[in-house]
Amino acid sequence: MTELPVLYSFRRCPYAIRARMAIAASGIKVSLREILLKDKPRALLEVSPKATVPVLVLPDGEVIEESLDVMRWALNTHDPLGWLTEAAFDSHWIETCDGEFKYWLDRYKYTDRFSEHPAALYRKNAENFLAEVEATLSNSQWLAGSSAGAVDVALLPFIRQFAGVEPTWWVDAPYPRTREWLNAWLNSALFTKIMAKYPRWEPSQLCQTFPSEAPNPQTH
Ligand SMILES: N[C@@H](CCC(=O)N[C@@H](CS)C(=O)NCC(=O)O)C(=O)O
Repeated sequence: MTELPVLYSFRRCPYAIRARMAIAASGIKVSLREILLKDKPRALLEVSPKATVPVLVLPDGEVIEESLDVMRWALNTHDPLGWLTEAAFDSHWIETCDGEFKYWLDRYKYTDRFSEHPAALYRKNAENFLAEVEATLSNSQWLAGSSAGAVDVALLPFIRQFAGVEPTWWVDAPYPRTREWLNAWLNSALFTKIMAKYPRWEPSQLCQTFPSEAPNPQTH
């Protein structure tokens, strides 16, 4: 049996979600190591001292330790869904998402840690980005254009987090196209597959293949 790449992941991490989406879309199999951020395994720290997830270790020892690079690697290897469109890694969308939007999202999500301002202010600031997403999706089905692309996938986990902070507010928020776009992703078979639960990895454990071949992955 050929050796699989090893993916260190944390199920709910938005960066790991985008990486798992690209890996699953590519059809590549990896050996998944589910970690706890507050108790990272030594094997991860040894290959990647910066110790963020996702980290992908290829069979030749190459270490890919940025989520966008994992996406690029997977889709450059195999891209059956055609996600590598021209706007695939459009720097404007990704920079704003990972930069300004994430900054306000963290404050909106963890208001107890950022109690100097009310949640509504953080939400308002994060909404600048959503308004831009909404305007684009009002003219085009996907951010990448007429078909879904890597930029949609890269942003999806962060917009999911935003929507999850106040679900009752989100349902009536003035972003109907973004809601539709998000729901399409969340209801997709691919998303269900990549959110399957894996037990925490222990060094003594046998390889756990991702995506799982189980017909009904446990998702809750
Ligand atoms: N720029 C990195 C960011 C990854 C990142 O920050 N992941 C978080 C989890 S969502 C993490 O591992 N944080 C380290 C920690 O909490 O100790 C990427 O795109 O892969």
